Amino acid sequence: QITIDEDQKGSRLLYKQPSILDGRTDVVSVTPWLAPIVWEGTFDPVLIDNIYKPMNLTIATTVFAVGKYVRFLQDFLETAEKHFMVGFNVHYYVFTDRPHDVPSVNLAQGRHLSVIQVPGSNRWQEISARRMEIIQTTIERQIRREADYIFCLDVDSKFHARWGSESLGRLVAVIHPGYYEETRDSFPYERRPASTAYIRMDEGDYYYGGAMFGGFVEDVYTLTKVCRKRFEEDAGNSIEAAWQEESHLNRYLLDNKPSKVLSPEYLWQDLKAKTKEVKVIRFSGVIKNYAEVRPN
Ligand code: U5P
Repeated sequence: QITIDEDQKGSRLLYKQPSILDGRTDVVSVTPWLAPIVWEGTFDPVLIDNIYKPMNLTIATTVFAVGKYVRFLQDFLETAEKHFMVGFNVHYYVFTDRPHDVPSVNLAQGRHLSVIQVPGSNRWQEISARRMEIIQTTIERQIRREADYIFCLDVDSKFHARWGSESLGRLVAVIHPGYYEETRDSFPYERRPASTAYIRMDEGDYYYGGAMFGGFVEDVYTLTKVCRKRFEEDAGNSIEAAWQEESHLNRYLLDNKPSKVLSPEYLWQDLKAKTKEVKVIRFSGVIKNYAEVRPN
């Protein structure tokens, strides 16, 4: 419980004393390279917001809604307004081939939305793959002047609970909800040595979800540039990584360890039952009919 105590010397933030003995013991909350793994109960939301708010940060949020995926925008944006980085400046960049179908959603003060037209495609794999390139060029053109941090998110998702400043870091990744109980040799990494996304069976830290990555704009810029280059190199060799950009992201993060890792609370799937370590689902992928929403 936090109270602001207004005394003559100005306001003071009163909060629970931190302890190094008392806290969550059912989950690991730090990686072996000492990056925090963010779980409910490992941070004090008001305290952490109080640190970041005075910095007057702008958080860029990219989201692709190509083809029929525009239908997911309304829920995505409405729930983001309720739960995502509330009280911060947020600039949404919506990439779509159907600008007229972008819904008008009431945005809170300090929050903006830009629609950026991108080509459609007949192959969903290509839409997914081209995201890295488009994010890279949009950072070059405008985002690096307009924001401090960036999050790149999947549109077929909804926010259900707070996603706040506890998620900010230099390079931020999220643990995929489907594989955190598995051993690394069963992760769906790219396993063909011919691909630049190749990961050996005895390597790998976690399986990260491609539905979210983020961090400082310049760190994400480098990530997108490298992944795009490797994707194009693979294409030149007629190879497409098993899970397109997710495979390249996992390869990149193996070599460039994230400075903050978000627990699966930050990337759940509506079709997956909640597990005991997940105390709160903050963001999750909606159930969709692939045959109906994808171009083919
Ligand atoms: N996407 C589209 N249109 C498509 C396929 C994918 O916009 O036809 C974008 C969406 O942002 C989606 C993301 O959230 O790529 C990942 O695609 P999927 O793996 O969820 O289908």
